[in-house]
Amino acid sequence: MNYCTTREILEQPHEWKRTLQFFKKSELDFLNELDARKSFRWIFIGCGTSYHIALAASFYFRSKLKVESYAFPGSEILLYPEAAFLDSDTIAVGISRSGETTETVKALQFLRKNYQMPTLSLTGYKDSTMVKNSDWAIILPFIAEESVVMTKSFSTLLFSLQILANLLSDGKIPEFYFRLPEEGYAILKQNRNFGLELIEKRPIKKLIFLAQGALYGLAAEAMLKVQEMSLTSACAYHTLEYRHGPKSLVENGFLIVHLASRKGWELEKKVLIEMRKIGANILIIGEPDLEFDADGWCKLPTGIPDEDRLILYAPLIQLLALNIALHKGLNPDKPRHLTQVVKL
Ligand code: F1P
Repeated sequence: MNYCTTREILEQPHEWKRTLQFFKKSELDFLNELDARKSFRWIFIGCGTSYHIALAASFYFRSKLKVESYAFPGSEILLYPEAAFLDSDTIAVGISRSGETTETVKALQFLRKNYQMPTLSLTGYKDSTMVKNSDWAIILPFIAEESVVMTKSFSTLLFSLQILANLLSDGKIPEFYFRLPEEGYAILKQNRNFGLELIEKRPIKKLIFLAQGALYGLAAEAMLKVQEMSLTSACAYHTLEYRHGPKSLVENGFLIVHLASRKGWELEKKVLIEMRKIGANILIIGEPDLEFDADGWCKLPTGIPDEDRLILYAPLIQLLALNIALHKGLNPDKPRHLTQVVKL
């Protein structure tokens, strides 16, 4: 069966190339206006998958631009606006594949109208409500997807925010960013059946995604993909947080998927050793020289800083969710109860 979800997962490195071309052609005629405000506080607002982009992007902006930056689900701004530093020295970035998600649209409108906060929209649709009510917009039409769940749009929107941070910080796109599409194709080719061997060996009761830093946004997205596509119980934690209580649930049938970083490895490895001892199976996505006797490994390319290769983890967590869904006989294009856009 040729699902559109599968096709869109496999084509995402092509969209990363198009994103690089978009920014290289410097189609942003307002970059100078953003640059003048780059030392502002940045708040990233989204829902569902787009909130997970906000989590990863806010961490990246903090480390790249050395600015205050935060991530909020759209609903938090609507219910607790005081959380959003209600002053005009803050830039609010709305992240939305559709540009129509009610909480995100209303949150941006609220901040702009009531507090004159400058707002930037990041979406696939130029005629969307969110764009119509923003000061600036980055519109990437090629992130449009047939699939209900977000796959290539997730990695492409995150990539575009990382590129923007580099343009604001250094005025250029890092050379190794131009490696990422080819690395993405290689990862997809080598790992098309990622996780399948383990899934076929024994039923998975629960998946736990562990990561630190900007990768925590990827772990949260992996949890959502598994829930949406495969109807399997999943959760996400900062790796070392898992020791502070949640590990009490670990038993046979628990699969821990660790999104490994070079920076965190020595501390995070100890958590994996402990979880292995109490019965969990372990899958690791990380660089080849990180040693661990895991049940499965997916090797990432070396020579790219942890936080600059975030998007290389995306196809793998999506393929894992897809493979579990297909193994369970589910149709990933028709996720139960879900719609492409949530309007309240
Ligand atoms: C956000 C979202 C997705 C979710 C589902 C419904 O959409 O909640 O995260 O997977 O597709 O919509 P958007 O605001 O990015 O359009």
